[in-house]
Amino acid sequence: MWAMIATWRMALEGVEEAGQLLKEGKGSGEAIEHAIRCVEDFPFFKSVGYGGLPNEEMVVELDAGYMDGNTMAVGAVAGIKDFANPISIAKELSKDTVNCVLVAEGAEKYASKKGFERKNLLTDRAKQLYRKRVKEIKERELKPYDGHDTVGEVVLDCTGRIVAGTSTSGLFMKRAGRIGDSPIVGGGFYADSEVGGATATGLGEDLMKGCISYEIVRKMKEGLTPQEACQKTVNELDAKLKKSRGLAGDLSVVAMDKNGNYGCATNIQNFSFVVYRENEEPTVYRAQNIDGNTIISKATQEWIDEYIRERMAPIQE
Ligand code: SD4
Repeated sequence: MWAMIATWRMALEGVEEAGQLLKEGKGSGEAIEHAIRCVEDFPFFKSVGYGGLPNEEMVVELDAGYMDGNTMAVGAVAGIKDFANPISIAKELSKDTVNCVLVAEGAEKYASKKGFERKNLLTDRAKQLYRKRVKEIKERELKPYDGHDTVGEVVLDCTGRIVAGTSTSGLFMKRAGRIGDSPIVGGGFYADSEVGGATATGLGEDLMKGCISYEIVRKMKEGLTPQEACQKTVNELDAKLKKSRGLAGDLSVVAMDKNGNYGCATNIQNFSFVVYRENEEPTVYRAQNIDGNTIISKATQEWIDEYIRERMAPIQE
């Protein structure tokens, strides 16, 4: 059987296309790369790839990670500029046994040498949102960070190979050079074909403190279901952060085991994710934290459409 799970409703169209590839017997590596590239290429998703929101210097810096659960191969890029599809670069890097995680100019040089497509990623819309945010910060003392939308996916193919991958422009208005959990193995993503895979979205600074994706896979290995592993891991990290610092950032995770069972947990009110499995329709779910439990419901078509309408609506500056 094949199956896949992905963070946020924005993953839907890519997941649908990748499901076709899996149906044709293609591998999970090819499928995840295709699914994530769809999100990277869509200009209205403002937290991934082209159209991603810039850092405080109005420069778009991207992070991506990839792991193959058969071989434990990992590739990642961080703080990379001017390349359209960081997931493909991360995947390519995973083929090497050394130099698999590259940052900034080193990553750009590598990508250039390998012939990856260069692209100016800063859209007019992203510039508009940047200017708007600068104004809001002055007027209302907003924190640079709010909301999160990294795409993270776990894919199981018919041969049993599980891969995990992420791609993000990170936090809007982040400091130049800042990276989050998304390119960090065990933080933003983890895959072990003998067990399952997990991926995270939210405040990278907090997600990585819990090595959250690794921790979920570790718990599944101990026998917890993906849902139990996700919930327990989010609750433990959320509680630990609150106990030690008085607050916890946004933590949202999805996971899938080697049999295609999935789980999701969040400490926020408006997370969403997509599941597509053999013999099932691709489905968007909404997830909400209520008193330490993640309540999951199927999204209505109206909500699914509204999500896109909202992202494509004109910006009032
Ligand atoms: C990060 N986890 O860079 C990412 C943020 C995220 O959309 O999920 N952003 O910390």
